[in-house]
Formats: sequence, structure tokens, C-alpha cells
Amino acid sequence: MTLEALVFDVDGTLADTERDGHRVAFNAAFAEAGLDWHWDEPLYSKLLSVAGGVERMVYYARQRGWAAPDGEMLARLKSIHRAKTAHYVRHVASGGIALRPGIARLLGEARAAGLRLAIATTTTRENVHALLEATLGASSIGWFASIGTAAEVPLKKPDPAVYQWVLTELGLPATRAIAFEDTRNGLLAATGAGLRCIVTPTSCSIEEDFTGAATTLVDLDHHPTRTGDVVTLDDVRGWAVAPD
Ligand code: XBP
Repeated sequence: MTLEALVFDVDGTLADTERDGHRVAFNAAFAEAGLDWHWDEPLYSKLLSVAGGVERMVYYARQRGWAAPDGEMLARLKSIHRAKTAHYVRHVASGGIALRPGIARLLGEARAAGLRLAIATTTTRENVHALLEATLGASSIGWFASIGTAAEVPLKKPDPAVYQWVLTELGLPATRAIAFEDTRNGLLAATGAGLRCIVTPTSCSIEEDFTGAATTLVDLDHHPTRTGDVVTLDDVRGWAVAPD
């Protein structure tokens, strides 16, 4: 089957956004809201098993024994989450986050070869736009034929819904696309939608189990066997084909 599209996760995959981006923005919003919550790095790595910022906060609130009725608690946490998004977007817009090695190069190679690009993320759409604009320029949002976010698909990874939504938008079977992810939840979401998946873990996800990945890489600038060589589009094409 010919490879026609590359589908990228955002947080951890396009850029290492979690530890120094989302985590810091959550803590700023908690402090502003008068909460005595602070997510340090080890705690945040564990909390990342819960996909989605609001869901992560709800999970943590329950752990802290919040007794408020569900509706009231959710409304308060959603309001704090909006403040968190504003903090995060400001940080990204100020140039606080860079793309991971090889991402800009591979996006360029894929575009030059006529492949379509897409995004499948559980984060907030504003965050995706801010990151693309700050790192690749405002016009880069238009490079992506489909951008699936928390706004389109409320079900979060590891549910495959966001990948299924993107494939439907692209009008492609899963066999004609390949996914890029950094976490087990993301890998499960992509493979659950029938996609082959390349995993580039971050320091937050390095200990996770990536069984089922087409390959696991340090990043796109480090080929796993050709020492000193980068990962090319041809390499990606090779990993997009399931072994017999
Ligand atoms: C990553 C997430 C997100 C971010 C926070 O999603 O789980 O929740 O941590 O973003 P993905 P929000 O790997 O699919 O990009 O606070 O906007 O939810």
C-alpha cells in the first residue's frame, strides 16, 4: 500500500511540551485559583497516564478527596483549566517551546513528496495553533489536512476515536497512513484505529511499554541502526508496512 499521510500527536511528539510547558501552566493556574496543588516532575509523569488536562485535574481532585458534587467540581476545574490554557499559550507564543529534533525536516520532506499531514491530539485546539504558529509560522496550520483535537473528539486517548476521526476526514484507510506518538496511551489509540505507529518517547514516557510500535526511536534525527544518520521519509515508508 502506498503511504499517503503522516498523522502526528502533538504533546511530546511534535514538541516536548509536558514537563516545562503544560505542567508549569497547570501549577500557575492552581496558584492563581488559591489551590495548594503543585505538580512536581515525578508526580506529573504519573498523572500523564490520564490523557486530557481537565480529566487529569478531575482524577487528581478525587485523589485529594474533593467532596464537591460532580457538576460543581467539574465547573470549577474547567474554569481553572481555561486559565491554564491561557498560561500555556502565552508561554508557547513567547518561544518557550521548540519542536523536537527532525520534526520540521520530516514535515518538509513529506510536503515536498506530496504526502498529506494531519494531527491527532487530545489537547486543546488553541494549544496546537499556538505551537505551530510559534515554531513553524502561522501559515503552517494550513499544512495540515486534518487537525483532530479535544474539541472534535471528547473521548481521550487511549481511545482510538481521534485517529478514527482524522482518518475519516482524510478519507483514507488506516493502511495508507502512519502515526507518530510518544506515549503508550497514544500508541494504543493509533494502533486501535488500525494505524502503524512510530514512537519517540520523552523523559516523561521513556519507562512505558511500547510493544506494538512499528519502531521506537530516540527522535527523528537518530536512525535506530544507521549510526549518525537521520530518519528519512523512505525509512518511515518502510515502517508503515506491516511485516509478513
Ligand atoms: C496530551 C495531553 C494533554 C496535555 C494537556 O495529549 O494529554 O492533555 O497534557 O493539554 P496528546 P490540555 O499527547 O494527545 O497531544 O490541558 O489542553 O488537555
